[in-house]
Amino acid sequence: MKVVCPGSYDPVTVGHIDIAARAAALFDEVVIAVVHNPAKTGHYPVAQRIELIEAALAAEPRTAEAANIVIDDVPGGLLVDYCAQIGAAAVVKGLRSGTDFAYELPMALMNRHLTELETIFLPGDPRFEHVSSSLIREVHALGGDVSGLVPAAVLAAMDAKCQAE
Ligand code: COD
Repeated sequence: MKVVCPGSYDPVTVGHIDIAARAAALFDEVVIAVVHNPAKTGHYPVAQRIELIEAALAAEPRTAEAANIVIDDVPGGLLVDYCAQIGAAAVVKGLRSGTDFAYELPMALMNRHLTELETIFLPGDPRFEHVSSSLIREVHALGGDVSGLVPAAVLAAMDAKCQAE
């Protein structure tokens, strides 16, 4: 079964990689879909987000040798249409909390309403429950230590971006 792990990945965190690694152990093929609005740059360019995911997968023992994970760039459009186009049977998402569930449930129901695309939820690892790309960006920009919460390549990219600004 082919599944999609969609997200902004702006930037990728250890929470994202944990969900991708666990999905890769369960399903035949996992597509990490970097979904973005072509009209907006986001915080990191999409090409860099993809490079950072590649580096993070290579550095993670559970995914370094995994041949069933691919990364794709998804510029806009409905997720259900993308999944139909690539023949994915379901979406896999991580749930950190009840707040995540409240955010994710309407999207899961809407996707099922649109094309019967199913969503499979994996409980987030409690060690990373407080980890989101936005909070990581904020804490790092204010000088906080986010090492261990993002892959090493991401930390280096964040440091470089801060120095350049
Ligand atoms: N632990 C576990 N899981 C985590 C963690 C963590 N610490 N951090 C993130 N995740 C998982 C969550 O499942 C999350 O959903 C996913 O990673 C992606 O997270 P982000 O923050 O990178 O991505 P989002 O939430 O900005 O992505 C939203 C989408 C792009 C998936 C969504 O907007 C979408 O599907 N857009 C496509 C357009 C569309 O079809 N819209 C209608 C939807 S019904």
